[in-house]
Amino acid sequence: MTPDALLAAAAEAVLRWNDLGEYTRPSPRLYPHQWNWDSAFVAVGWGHVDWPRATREVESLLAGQWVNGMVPHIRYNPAVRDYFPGPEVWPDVPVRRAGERTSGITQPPVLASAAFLLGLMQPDVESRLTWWRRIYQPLRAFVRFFPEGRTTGSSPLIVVLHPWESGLDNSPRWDHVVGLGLKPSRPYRRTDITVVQVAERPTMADYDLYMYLVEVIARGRYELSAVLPQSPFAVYDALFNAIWYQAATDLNSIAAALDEPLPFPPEEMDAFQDAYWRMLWSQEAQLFRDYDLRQGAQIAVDTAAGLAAIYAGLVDAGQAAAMVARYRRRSAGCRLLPSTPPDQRGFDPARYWRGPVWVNINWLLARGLERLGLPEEARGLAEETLGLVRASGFCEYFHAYSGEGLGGRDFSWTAALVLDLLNRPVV
Ligand code: 2M8
Repeated sequence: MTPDALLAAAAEAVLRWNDLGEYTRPSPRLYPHQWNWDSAFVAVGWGHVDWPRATREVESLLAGQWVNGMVPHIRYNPAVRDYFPGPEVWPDVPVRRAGERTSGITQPPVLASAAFLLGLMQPDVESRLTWWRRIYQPLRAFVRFFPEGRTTGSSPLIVVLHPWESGLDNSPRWDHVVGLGLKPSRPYRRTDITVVQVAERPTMADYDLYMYLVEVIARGRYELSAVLPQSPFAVYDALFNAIWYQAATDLNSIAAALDEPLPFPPEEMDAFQDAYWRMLWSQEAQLFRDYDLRQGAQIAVDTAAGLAAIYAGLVDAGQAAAMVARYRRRSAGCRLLPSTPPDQRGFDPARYWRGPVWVNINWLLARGLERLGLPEEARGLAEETLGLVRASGFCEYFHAYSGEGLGGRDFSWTAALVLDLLNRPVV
């Protein structure tokens, strides 16, 4: 076996180990339930080794869909007991299927793009179209949920209501809200720090805010109009919005293949791109930033989220190359790409989303660079990513300087995206 074949076999073994048949646990002890964007990444990996299993991953996530189209960030497995926070903190969630237990927030909608990719991996066109047809309506409802249920005023940009929704929980971008010192009314007990080093996880102050916001969101019955006036956290997240734009693009491609009317007409896509640039571009940082609806201003914190426009083709090749080159200069001495550059206040090379390198972020950017016609940059990032995993294993994240593996072990999306990079090398 070649080293790459060995790595692919090891990656597949991680997925099989974490597989519960209907869904793949992101990491068995740390994250035992089904997570939204994890399942999307994981489905792409499964697609290379077991296509029917990959389609089940997508469909089981969709089984937790709400009546308004939202697909929640966690679909709880009723057999799992020792995870906090469980479904009890999210009362009365409006699920479509009776008996489903879910969280009350969502996550970046990578799912639609994963479903598109997965369809393309199926060489038999009839099987591909049959599967797309089966999931089209729920998928469309999920992507449409955002313009319908998560925008405010005249802006088409999507409002994110919780750091967990952003996917990058303790990003320094949210520090100004953590700094308010808000605490939930009910006491709680974390389980994550019984599994992973406390220095690699969010702080107690972060968790106080997370639980405070859970109470605000549940009190507002999960409706933007009710939550917004009560909440200190409401942002246009640059990563989330870019992922939505790519999801809408990919859903349009699925619709075209099915001879369905385009769910997102060109005028809507153009208006979104204009708003993304107008509200989120920072001339000073030469990077996109997030926008805080509470303060009515951009959040002056730079992270890899500001590069996500590259993934979605919201920038052209020249702009993308310049943004990456600058980010790399700021990250001198780091393994690539640190989730936060080391010259940014709040950077921590070992703590979760505050500096470590993450395989999903590298993958999104590598695929975006590839689509923009920058294969050398894309290949460099893909090689760096594979190098980190070869040296340190299928960890959740990697130390920004040393590349040491951190967080959960045998992490599903790390394994899945390694499988994708090996089986679909950048062209
Ligand atoms: C992390 O988030 C969960 C809460 O949703 C946690 O910290 O317990 C994040 O990295 C998130 O992006 C990811 O989807 C989840 C499962 O891997 O873990």
